[in-house]
Amino acid sequence: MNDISIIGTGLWYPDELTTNKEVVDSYNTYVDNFNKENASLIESESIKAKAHSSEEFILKASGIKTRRLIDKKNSLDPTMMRPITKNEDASELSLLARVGIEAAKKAMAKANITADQIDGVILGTSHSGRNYPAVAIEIQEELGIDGYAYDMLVGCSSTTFALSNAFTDIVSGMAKTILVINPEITTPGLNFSNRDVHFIFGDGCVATILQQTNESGFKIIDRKLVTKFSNNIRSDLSYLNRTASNQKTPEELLFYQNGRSVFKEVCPLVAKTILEQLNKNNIKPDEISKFWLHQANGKMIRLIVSKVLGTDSFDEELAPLPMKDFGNLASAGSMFAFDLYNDLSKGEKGVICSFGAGYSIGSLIVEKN
Ligand code: CO8
Repeated sequence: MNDISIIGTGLWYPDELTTNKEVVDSYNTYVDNFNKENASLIESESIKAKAHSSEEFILKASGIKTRRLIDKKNSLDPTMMRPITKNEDASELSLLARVGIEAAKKAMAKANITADQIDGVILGTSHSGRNYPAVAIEIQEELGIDGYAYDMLVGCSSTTFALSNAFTDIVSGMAKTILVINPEITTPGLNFSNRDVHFIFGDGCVATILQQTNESGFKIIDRKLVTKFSNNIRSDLSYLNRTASNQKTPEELLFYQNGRSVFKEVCPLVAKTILEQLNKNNIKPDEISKFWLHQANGKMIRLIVSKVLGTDSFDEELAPLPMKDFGNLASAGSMFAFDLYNDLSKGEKGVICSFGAGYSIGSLIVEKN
């Protein structure tokens, strides 16, 4: 049997960049207005004054320089602090389907395949656009693909887990070619008026074609999935919100995290996962030509790579950091890195690894065909 290979990837992202200066200026204006409007409550110590954000902090703590937003204007308007979306219905294609189709068409063009050659569509994301019907089925219909399609949610590892599911379906004989789509429209779930997180995320989508072939692309040598329950990264948005007896504000239901704990707990777990996987496959860490890692934080990536290689020196050529330009793209980050930096020669190996909410870790070792 032929190996199973990644034969094409494609990206969608908003054109316009949003700089750290722009998010900080917007946030600080929001804070000044808030503190002025609540001056007497602050004075009486009923509430605390909000503090300014800073470009220096963002760059130093995260490494992010810019991000791309689906609605820059409203997300940065100090009186709005959120993108404007709309309730979707059957009258038009959903937002997730639209961006998914854009990325999918690019992946199909790169892989040089047409819709009739695809047997299934798997969509993985950290935020579903709706409960049902699955967005993957909407995309399947729109692209004219036969077979089956479904959505899955695994937080920050939705992309690698979806790739792993596609691999399993192909190994089982159920499909020969699968389209994996990972839309991460994160900003409707981001609280732009929370200083701890307002700078972190961007919007984007990646699509990947997996096929049973040795002729092109990158063959998947091994997959490793690890999960360990943690409340340190959470979003409590749910269909239960409407009927809840303990009502919360919309902001309270959004993404929140204990970033320090995530950093401390996840980095060693990821390094251990990758090292065990390489060891199992008799591959030495220095045989890896590229680490395409989850794009949450530059410091995390540096630490993980240094733990895996046993050295303090860090080479961005070895572990690219597209998060500098795109911000954190939730589960899509590692495959964004793969799409943008995959100039390996035949026989060279790389590691695609996601990590985050769940906690969830998904790691794939690949080799250039
Ligand atoms: N400007 C200035 N100062 C700030 C700011 C700010 N914007 N924010 C915090 N500070 C202050 C804090 O108040 C604190 O001050 P003090 O020391 O006086 O208390 C100081 O800066 C240090 O704060 P932190 O301890 O929070 O700072 P860190 O150095 O830990 O950096 C990070 C914060 C960047 C969040 C860092 O901890 C981190 O990146 N951790 C890892 C997080 C991570 O990987 N999370 C996973 C992301 S989740 C994901 O990838 C997918 C989720 C699903 C998508 C969600 C869509 C919305």
